[in-house]
Amino acid sequence: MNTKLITGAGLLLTLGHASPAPATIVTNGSFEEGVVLDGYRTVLAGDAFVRGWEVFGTSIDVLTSPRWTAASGVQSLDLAGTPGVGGVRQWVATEPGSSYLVRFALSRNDEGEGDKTVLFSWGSQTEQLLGGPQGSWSIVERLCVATDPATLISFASPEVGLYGGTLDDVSVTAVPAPASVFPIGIAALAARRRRRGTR
Ligand SMILES: [Ca+2]
Repeated sequence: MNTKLITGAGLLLTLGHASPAPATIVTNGSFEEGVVLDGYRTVLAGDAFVRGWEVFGTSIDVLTSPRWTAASGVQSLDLAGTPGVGGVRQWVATEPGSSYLVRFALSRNDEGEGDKTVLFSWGSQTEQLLGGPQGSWSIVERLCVATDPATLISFASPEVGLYGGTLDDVSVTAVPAPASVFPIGIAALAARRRRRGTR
């Protein structure tokens, strides 16, 4: 991208011809591939049923509507399988130093008691999260920086019970480099101030 000089007019031109939003680099982020016809399907660690994702721990469950409402499509995951502990993980191709927006929907399976903690990991960084009540999805967004050419993203339920946090609609999209973002924002702010100052 040419970032030599950005004027007010140049700013409008740049934004007007912006590229479409980058596509997600996650495979099967909505868990719709591998169709479950009724209720749920338990997927054991190592089973490749959930395309693009490695199931680890003991097992996870693929849940389907209408018994469990998905955040996107008709299927979602209960990260505590039958039984937990369980989780899914996937390697995504990343560029060291680049930023990525990781977005996903969290809820929980309220058909049983138990902890509904979800551990979200980006590479070596892990965050403990709690989803909302069943059917009420919370959207989580995290800006993550890659340090390697491939990054492992992981979602896990640490509990041994049958009912855990539920997950759907995972996406990872590249965020434009700061060098091409901040000058535009600063130029826009400066232009706005100049306009205000002349009135
Ligand atoms: Ca889905």
